[in-house]
Amino acid sequence: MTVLIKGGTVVNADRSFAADVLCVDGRIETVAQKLDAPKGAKVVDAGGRFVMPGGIDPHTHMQLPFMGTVASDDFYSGTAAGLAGGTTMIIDFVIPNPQQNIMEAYRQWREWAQKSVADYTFHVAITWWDETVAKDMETLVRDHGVNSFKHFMAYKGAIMADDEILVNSFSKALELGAIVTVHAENGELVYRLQQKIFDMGIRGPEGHPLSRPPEVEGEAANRAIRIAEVLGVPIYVVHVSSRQSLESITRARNEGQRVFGEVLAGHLLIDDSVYRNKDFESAAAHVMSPPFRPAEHQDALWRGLQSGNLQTTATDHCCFCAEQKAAGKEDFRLIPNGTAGIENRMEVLWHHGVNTGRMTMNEFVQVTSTNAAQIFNLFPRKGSISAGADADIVVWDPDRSKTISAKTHFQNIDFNIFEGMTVKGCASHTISRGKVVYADGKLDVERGAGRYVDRPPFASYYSALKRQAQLKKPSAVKR
Ligand code: DUC
Ligand code: ZN
Ligand code: ZN
Repeated sequence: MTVLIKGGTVVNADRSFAADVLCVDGRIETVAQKLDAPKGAKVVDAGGRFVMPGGIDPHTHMQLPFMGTVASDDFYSGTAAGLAGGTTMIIDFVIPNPQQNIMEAYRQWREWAQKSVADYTFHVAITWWDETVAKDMETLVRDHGVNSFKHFMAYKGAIMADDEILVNSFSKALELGAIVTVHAENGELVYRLQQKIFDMGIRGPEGHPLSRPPEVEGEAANRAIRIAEVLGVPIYVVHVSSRQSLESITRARNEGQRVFGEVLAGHLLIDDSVYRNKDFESAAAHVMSPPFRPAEHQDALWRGLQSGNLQTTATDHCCFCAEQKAAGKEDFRLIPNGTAGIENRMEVLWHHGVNTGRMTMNEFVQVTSTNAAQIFNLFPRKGSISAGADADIVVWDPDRSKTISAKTHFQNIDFNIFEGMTVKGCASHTISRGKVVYADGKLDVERGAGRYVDRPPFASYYSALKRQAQLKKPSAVKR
């Protein structure tokens, strides 16, 4: 299939320039001025619009089995919703149950993801430890294109990784040339505070943020960062929601440590007043962890993004409908944690980031696509409009306005945390692997068209091993 995107302004992370973009068989073939359309090519008129790398959401949970239910957006509907918002790739999570064989869980998620309509790859969570887990980490890096391992420092009694697991897994990741990621909340403290608040008679969703204050996040972020510092492994902190956590990241970066931070679109724009809504459905719909914070944290997070101490934006897209959230009607601890956002991440960031002057268009591309591609070793295949890259592209119309609503979104959930927000600037066309899959409000997707994307490790141990193996070959010895 051949697509020519004509007359637009290419916006990459480093610069913007007028150019046409020719996509052939899923790749970008040429980026140059005044290209003629080859015979049979589909032409997308990008006049007055921006042609940017498709968004990468580095943090989603499609059809996640969690807290007694399963997230309602699966890999088909969730990736389709992403395409409608200009996001052409997700990094989702394989989350083995404690004691579950890691490779078995990995194969299960690979099977679930086969229905994806956009490209995808996986972080793999380490939820328990023994030598078989170490071996499986090695297999995943060597044979399956996994270069990042996730650790939940919360969810005691379920998937929580204690310090022993962190130290073992971080050490192994370093050896393999992988990066570690953490959900930073002190699970012991959350457990204790949940009990205390419940015993005080607080049963509604307002108990959720009370049991997970910013200090609980700050402690865990700092601990994980310091463990990573001692071991010398690069670390990525997911969904940084508080000033305290950001301060730990900033301090470590200033000391020269390789620490990265991700912020969710929701945490930048929504504050904790949502939990005081007397309507259970609305308050419960916002229950996610870490929770939405008092407004002063949003200012800190925007500054974190502007200063480069936070590098990526994500959604933690994990949908639960009202009937699923109702499981926690009498006890906030049982409300399935999760909110949606993959469809809206780019437009809300453009509106509140670029339109307000908080960031430039190029910085927008950095934080929605290129930085994630670089941190997780997908660049320049992803995150770049350049010859040879995958043709994952969003054509962005800065003049188009829309009002976000659950009534019109593609996400398979009955609630939208950005409900009623009018944004100016959104995707007019999305191209995934060289095919126009979204145009002017309509999706044209094919079940299973998304591909699993391998992510090679970051040098070190594994490439050293490869070099050694080559040296041992007779031909290499002769030379
Ligand atoms: N937080 C959520 O809100 N949902 C899924 C997992 C998580 O860490
Ligand atoms: Zn998390
Ligand atoms: Zn998550």
